[in-house]
Amino acid sequence: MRILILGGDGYLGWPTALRFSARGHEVSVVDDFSRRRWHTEAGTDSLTPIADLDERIAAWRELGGGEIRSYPGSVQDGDFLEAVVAETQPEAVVHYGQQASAPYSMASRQQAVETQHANVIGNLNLLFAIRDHVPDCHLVKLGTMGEYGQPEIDIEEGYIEIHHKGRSDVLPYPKLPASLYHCAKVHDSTNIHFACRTWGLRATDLNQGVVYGIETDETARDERLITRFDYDEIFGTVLNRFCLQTVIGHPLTVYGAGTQTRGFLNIRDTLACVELATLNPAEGGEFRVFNQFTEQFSVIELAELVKQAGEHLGYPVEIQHCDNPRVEKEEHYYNAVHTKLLDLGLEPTLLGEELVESMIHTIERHKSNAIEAHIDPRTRWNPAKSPAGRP
Ligand code: USQ
Repeated sequence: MRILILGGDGYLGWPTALRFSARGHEVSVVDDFSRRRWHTEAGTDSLTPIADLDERIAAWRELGGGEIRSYPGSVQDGDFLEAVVAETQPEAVVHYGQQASAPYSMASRQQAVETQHANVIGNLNLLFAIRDHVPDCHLVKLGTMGEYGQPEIDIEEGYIEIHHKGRSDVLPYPKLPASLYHCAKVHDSTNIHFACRTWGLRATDLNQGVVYGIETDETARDERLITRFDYDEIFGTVLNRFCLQTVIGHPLTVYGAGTQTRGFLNIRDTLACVELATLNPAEGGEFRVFNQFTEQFSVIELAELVKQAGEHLGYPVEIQHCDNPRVEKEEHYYNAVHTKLLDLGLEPTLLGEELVESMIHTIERHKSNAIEAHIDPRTRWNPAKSPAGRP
């Protein structure tokens, strides 16, 4: 297939490009390197030393992996994106090309506006480019489980049957987004659904949980192919942060009681899910939603698992309950349906002590790059509720 990957230089986009290329697909990637820029501006960086996109692509070619075409530029530039879509004529577009951090979107007015502009406008530009140049192309869009929030009922996969005053309908599942970043994803879902109903486009919204892990089959082949690994308070996700914290002797930063529960998946399973969705496209006019995670954990369960694995490897590990910088439910019901990807053949990589130990070993190789000053949480969802003296 001809596959266009937006955000192809990122944590998930780069390994996805390699995976499709390894399987013989014709892969093109778009990226404006904004994630690298945001890190430079903040004085943070990926723990893993990542090569430039051109160098990574050259290394992949040298290893016999095939040609990946790159288009540097922003999805916010509608003319640029349209020209790329017209030239590459994709049969599938995998859209990761967004600002993906909830804390980033909550840090200031400018960052909230930047997030919603980048995400919503970029996605709209893409919908028009697909409509006008490749209307049969399947859009595989990375959404998020955080669109749903934590309602007191089971979370369904995108739609719910509602009985109301003697009538019933199947409607989009109600949304309670967890941050202004998550709000942007809700806006995207609404726009994509509209484009499917109105223009007959085909799309799959992958409502992904929190991803952890570093290596995939392809990135493990050569150091130059490694993907980024963020652990700072803005871009690092919780399990990745806990593993890094263990290695550098920083207490595990559990926000609040840690009883908040989320869906999680391994980076290898992200790639498997995206591949399954791409190879089994939605019908014309269909807006399909998959809940993309494999297991549910509370934050404290993860901290205890990492502590056990770390201590097994000889690290003293302390769990520290920080004042929760976010406005989020800590005690809540959580049961999210996630069967559609399993029905397509997903074989989950389950989390256990051995997997955490292997992440710790990979982190050990790069631990000298860790910048400890950016680990403790500083970005608060509601600054009016900050403890005295905190930003
Ligand atoms: N948390 C801690 N300690 C930390 C970091 C986080 O207790 O050091 C807690 C948070 O309070 C939250 C949970 O862990 O309850 C998850 O936080 P996270 O930072 O790992 O993930 P989140 O902000 O939810 O966002 C991440 C990705 C985002 C994706 C989302 C999926 O950055 O792109 O959409 O996971 S989901 O969470 O299902 O919405």
